[in-house]
Amino acid sequence: MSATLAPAETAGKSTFDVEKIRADFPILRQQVRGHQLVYLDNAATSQKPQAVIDAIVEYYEKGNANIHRGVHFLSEKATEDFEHARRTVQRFVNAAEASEIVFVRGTTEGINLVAQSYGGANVGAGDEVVITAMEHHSNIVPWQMLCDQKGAKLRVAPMNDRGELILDEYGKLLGPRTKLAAISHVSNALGTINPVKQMIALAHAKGIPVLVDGAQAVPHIAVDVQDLDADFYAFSAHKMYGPTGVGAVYGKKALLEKMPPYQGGGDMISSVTFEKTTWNKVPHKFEAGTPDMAGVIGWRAAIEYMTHVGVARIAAHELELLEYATQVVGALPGVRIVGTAKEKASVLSFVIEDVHPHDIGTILDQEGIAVRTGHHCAQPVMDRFGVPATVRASFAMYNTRAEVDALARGIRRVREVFA
Ligand code: C6P
Repeated sequence: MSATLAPAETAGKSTFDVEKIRADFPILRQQVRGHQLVYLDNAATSQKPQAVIDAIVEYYEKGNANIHRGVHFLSEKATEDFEHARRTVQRFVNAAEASEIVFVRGTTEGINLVAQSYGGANVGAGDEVVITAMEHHSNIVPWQMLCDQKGAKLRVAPMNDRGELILDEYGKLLGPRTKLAAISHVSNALGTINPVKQMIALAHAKGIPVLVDGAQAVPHIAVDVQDLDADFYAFSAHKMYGPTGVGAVYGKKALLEKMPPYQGGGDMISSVTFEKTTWNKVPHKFEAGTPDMAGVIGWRAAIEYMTHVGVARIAAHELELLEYATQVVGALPGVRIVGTAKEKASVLSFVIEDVHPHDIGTILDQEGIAVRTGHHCAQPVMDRFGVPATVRASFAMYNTRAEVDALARGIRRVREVFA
């Protein structure tokens, strides 16, 4: 059974031309296992438009050189393109200055940077770091490692049965020993959108800085780090139509300037002697070694693509799809949706009675439908809901109602196989 893609996404109120967008993503044209590919694993990584692929190819064909190091033409051009990309990222999340954008390998490295640099300098024995019950492992383990190193304690704010943070309990955990709160903007396993602006205000009222894990937010909703008043905000390019291996951590300049470097090496220094080394200014202090220039330049193309389509329009389209999928999939016999928060983005997690999620994923794959099954690197979330794993369908701007229908047919097929 293959998905027949709708000629245009006329269903619903949106005038979003999804077919035009799909035409920009070459990978979506292919057949998988004899079926039209239905790619619903966007929370793991999204597909890349031709503009991003072209930007990377063009960089290697015409622009490749190391940055910040050469006086020759190509090096100067690569440096300018790289720094232009930093300004593009800055504008996209509305950071006050480009120097507040530190390029890293992705959200994971961004959080580790803040944990080791800010946390290393500011968290001591008996102190506390507050996270929430819906964090991805990337926003748990770096803090556990820090707490182990320092003799500090990790405190976890609970969520309710819908997968919503219990704000009162979070507020109560913020105490005189709390040195930092690290919270996800959007849960990758449940799709919950956390009230991060409110959560940041609660922490700031007690003088506590906040890191936001924005890996699943920036691809789907408009993010304004100044409006949120986030102290740190980490995100990855590959979940927002850009290349893998690149991301950024935003940090308020006053904080970044006080923090020690995370790694030592080339480009992060001002001067080096065997006796003493002094640091480069921010953000370069945190960017040791040759960065992924092609990746950063590809990311700029991805942001320009998203901006061209319009983040508000992407969000509206995805919300419409999520509501449709929740209704269609949720109505199927034996299906239980895991994560039913009022505010959600892009993620539909579910289980089917008496069928293991891996079997569901395998049968869907036979139909050309890509979903993620497992614990989604959020094992404590699975424990909270008493399931070993879920099936997760996650949406991007190029998904269609016809693909949701294909998913529903695939789930019916699972039920037939296991009847
Ligand atoms: N989640 C998923 O399938 P990296 O791998 O560094 O780009 O992002 C890590 C990360 C951090 N926080 C959240 C909320 C995330 O969802 C992810 C990545 C993928 O859900 C891969 S495990």
